[in-house]
Amino acid sequence: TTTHNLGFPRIGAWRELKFALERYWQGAATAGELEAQAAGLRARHWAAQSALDFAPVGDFSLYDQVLDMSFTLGHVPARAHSHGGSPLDQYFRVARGRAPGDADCGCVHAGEMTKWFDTNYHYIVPEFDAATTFALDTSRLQAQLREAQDLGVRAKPVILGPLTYLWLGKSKDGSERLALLPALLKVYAGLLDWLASEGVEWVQVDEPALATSLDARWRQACQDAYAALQGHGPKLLLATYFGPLGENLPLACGLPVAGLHLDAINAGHEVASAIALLAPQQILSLGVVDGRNIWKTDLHATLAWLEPVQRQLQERLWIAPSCSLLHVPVDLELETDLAPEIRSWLAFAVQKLEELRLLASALDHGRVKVQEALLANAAAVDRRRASKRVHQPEVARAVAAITPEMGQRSSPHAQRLTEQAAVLNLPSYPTTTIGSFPQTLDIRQARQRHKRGELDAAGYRAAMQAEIRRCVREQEALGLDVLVHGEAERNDMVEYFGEQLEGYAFSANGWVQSYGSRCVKPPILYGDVRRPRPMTVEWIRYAQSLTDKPMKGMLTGPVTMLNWSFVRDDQPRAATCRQLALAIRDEVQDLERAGVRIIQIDEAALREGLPLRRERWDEYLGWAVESFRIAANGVHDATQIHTHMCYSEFNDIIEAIAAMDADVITIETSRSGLELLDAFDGFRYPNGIGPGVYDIHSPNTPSREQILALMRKAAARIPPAQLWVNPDCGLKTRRWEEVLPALENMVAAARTLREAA
Ligand code: THG
Ligand code: ZN
Repeated sequence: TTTHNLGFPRIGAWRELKFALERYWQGAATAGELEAQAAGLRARHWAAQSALDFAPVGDFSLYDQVLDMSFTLGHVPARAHSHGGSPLDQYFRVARGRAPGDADCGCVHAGEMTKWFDTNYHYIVPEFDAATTFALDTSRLQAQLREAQDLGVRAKPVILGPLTYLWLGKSKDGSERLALLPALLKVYAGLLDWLASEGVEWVQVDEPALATSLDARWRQACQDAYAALQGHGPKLLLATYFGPLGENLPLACGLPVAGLHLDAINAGHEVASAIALLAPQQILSLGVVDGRNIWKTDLHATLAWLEPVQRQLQERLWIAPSCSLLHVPVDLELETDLAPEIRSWLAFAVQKLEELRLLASALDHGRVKVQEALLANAAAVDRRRASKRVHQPEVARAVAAITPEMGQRSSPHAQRLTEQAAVLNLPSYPTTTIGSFPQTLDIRQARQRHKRGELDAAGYRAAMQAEIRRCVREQEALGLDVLVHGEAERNDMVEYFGEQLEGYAFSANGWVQSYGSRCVKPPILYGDVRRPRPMTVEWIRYAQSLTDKPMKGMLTGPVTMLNWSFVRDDQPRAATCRQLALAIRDEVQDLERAGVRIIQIDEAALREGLPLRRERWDEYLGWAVESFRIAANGVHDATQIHTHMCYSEFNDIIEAIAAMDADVITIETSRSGLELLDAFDGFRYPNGIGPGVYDIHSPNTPSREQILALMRKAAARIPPAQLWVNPDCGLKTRRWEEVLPALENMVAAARTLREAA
């Protein structure tokens, strides 16, 4: 049985790539130093995959694999060349709107970022127009392939397939993307021919778009694309992942490629059909180890269904993780502080590859060959299933006692608004921020010293209170209307709450790349969720004591807690979400009792949790919206509920968003030029809304005029009385020097709007 991997995490077990990138961007390291670090990581990652029959090459990226593909295809926005510089600088100019040494002239905007399918990873969106051309650039792949060959790696280059590449991109002028397919295919054919000339045997062509609902034109395009590529290059392994192929299964199995990879974790029920549909010489790669979660694979259960498949397919069977391991942390060996019981249930990337080796060994030589390892695995799986840590009868009782009334406010929004206006006394076009302010070096160092035991609880609290004071003072000086405490005390909006809830464990080093150099450490939700004590009340109460302006209480909503955690796989996600909703509801009510008049419950990740297949949307939105409402709606009419969402294409779920019934929603829009407000043409959103008018993911400062233009665009579609003025996301990744002038311009823009009104 051939073993292979679709992709390895590239950030490094110690986030070496993150630090190397940031040093380069700050001008503290040369391009040569960055490249050397990157090559070192690649070598280490191939060494970690040396037991496999094929290791991926080209899965490594300095920022994003989709942006890499854009460069390989010679499809780079013209503004990348605006300030000259090396190809590396042009690359970072598209990624971040800025290369080291560029002036803050605002003339280069970063490429739009959006979520990679239903994950928490963000890619840079390819920008198409009618004049788009392509030209092959093999330099990156060539360099990585040479390195791999020098190290004796059995290399299987990885590229993003033409269908998915087009599908992920956006037309900037309304022209039809699919019209570009013939030109694109010429370059793909050249790329494949070049790979063959390099002696490559197999190339992995990723087509995760096949796991989504495609219309007839896109399905036809897929057919045409692979027909056109037939005869070019090495053997193609068409890789699909993140879900079942559904009606695309016959299409995928009928393509003229040498092999197909199927995500058997999410599409196990399609394996038999795939075998029946594939031609007798085609190989079938099965993703049998979950690349999206951190639980140990149940090896016995997997072998029980895989053994007959192996007997049937023999050498035509390959096995792999379900998808790239980009979405899991690198190595469980680094987690020395986890409770040993919980640790024994887990597998990170390195451990998952070992599971794969064991499975292949058992398939090829019989289970007895790896008996000891299989017994240890079975013991761990059984212990997890029976663990007392996982099941809390009290939580089950509380979930069973949920009533429909718990999801309802007492009055409709219009009536609530009157009561809220009387209490809050806000101007028109009220200004606010999303919640976080810069996480300064001081904050991070205080947190580290506290973690290491060098700073006691009182000292830590004093340090965080000093940051909150600074944050409140700055916001008052800026003249913002609704203040926040700045979240100095939070490492991450999900991890912070996970750390305070029962049912959650957290790793010390379980980093997963979110975008570019930025990582998150998803907490591990292993058991029933309970809130033992208030989580945020003291901080918010303190912040409110410093100002007469309304202070927003900031919480993370249940759906986002769910979507950004590694969640248990032993009960439906909906059930886990309801448990989270009850815990957040308790916190909301405690904040209200403490006198907090505005409470923001972020559902940054609501949209990305949407199933890839349309037919499953209603089910998800049903329980997701219900969970939010349970969390949010236990308050009096006079309490104003806000929510926030990131990177959201709302057009198709606007009604579900309205059904959340938050009094105010702030949304991320600025990178797409408010294009997202198209949703409001056909649907009259009834409540308050703050379209983000300052792109916080770029280091550039928006001018007052740019912000005004965006607000006027918004006001043309949404009644101004409903509009709020705010950045498009939290400010934790920015520096104070960047934030202050940007917010100053934002407040000035709001004043101009009020005067004009
Ligand atoms: N938390 C989680 N997921 C997210 C976000 C988040 N996904 C979407 C969006 N926000 C991604 N944005 C970011 C922004 C900043 C960082 C990570 C993701 C970040 N991370 C620190 C870093 O990489 O240096 C590490 C965090 C820390 O210091 O603890 O800044 O907000 N879960
Ligand atoms: Zn956001």
